[in-house]
Amino acid sequence: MENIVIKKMADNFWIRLSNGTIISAKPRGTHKTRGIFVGDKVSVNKVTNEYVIEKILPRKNLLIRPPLANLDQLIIVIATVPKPDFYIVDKLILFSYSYGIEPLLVVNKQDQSTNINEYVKKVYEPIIKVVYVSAKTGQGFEQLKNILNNKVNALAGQSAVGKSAIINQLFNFDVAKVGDLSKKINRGKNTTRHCEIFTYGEILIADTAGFTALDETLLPIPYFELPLYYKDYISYMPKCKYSDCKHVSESVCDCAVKSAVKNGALDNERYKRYTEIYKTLEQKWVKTHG
Ligand SMILES: Nc1nc2c(ncn2[C@@H]2O[C@H](COP(=O)(O)OP(=O)(O)O)[C@@H](O)[C@H]2O)c(=O)[nH]1
Ligand SMILES: [Mg+2]
Ligand SMILES: [Zn+2]
Repeated sequence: MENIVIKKMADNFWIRLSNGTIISAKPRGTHKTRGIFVGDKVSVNKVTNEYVIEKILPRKNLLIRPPLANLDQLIIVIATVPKPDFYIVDKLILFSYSYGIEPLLVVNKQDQSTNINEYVKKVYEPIIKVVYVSAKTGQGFEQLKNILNNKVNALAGQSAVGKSAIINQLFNFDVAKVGDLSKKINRGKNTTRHCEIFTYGEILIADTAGFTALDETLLPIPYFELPLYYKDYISYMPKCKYSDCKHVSESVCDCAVKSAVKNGALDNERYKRYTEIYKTLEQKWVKTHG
């Protein structure tokens, strides 16, 4: 992994070097402090005992809220309790794809009950990577760690699904530290401007409180491109009567997606969420494009 900015305070930056050590550095005079973000990959130089940021490498993405560069993977956490809101899951998947982020679905609390596994297996395993874990017992964490390694990850998901517990299980924190970090991870909505990446070996996790309240109007997707974001629908598209079928207002006999929903090959609930997201994005488009 390259050198990564993991924390920023005033004009002081903390950088995790490619060898794993963490140093503090100042930007070189030509770099504006506010132009360097947590997550930025940088080259550094040691100038008389002080590290200086020489260069910012090209970014693969830059999120504004939270301010974070180069996010590789979004860990979307669900559990049996609280009951999953798959509408949020679908929006987070779309959000990931639209920023070039890999979505990962983590189904936590496997020690308690597994009654959502079947639905997840049927609807989500065909489209994204899924891991079944228990933050309480550590089940599934070997696999999870392998998927998180050498990437900048962030956690998202409803409150109480176990995001903090997952961090604790990953990082083996002692009880005192767990308390502190949980507080940070659980920070309120008003303090999401600041962002920091926690590191443990090769695992990097951004402390981001901003993802849960994701509003579909924030999705940078034109409504007519929405079908292209549905991996599970793409294979049906050649069988739709119209090549630009959106699978919404067309009749069942003309739309292969609609008929697959009708005969049960595609999940009806996910399709309902699709039409809802489609309509919201369409309204937004009409508002901004007249
Ligand atoms: N049984 C069980 N409880 C869990 C597990 N993970 C988290 N919890 C509990 O679920 C509650 C919410 O967890 P927390 O990590 O605070 O959720 P967050 O709001 O997503 O950060 C707490 O009472 C945890 O102890 C798990 O794998 N199994
Ligand atoms: Mg939490
Ligand atoms: Zn169609």
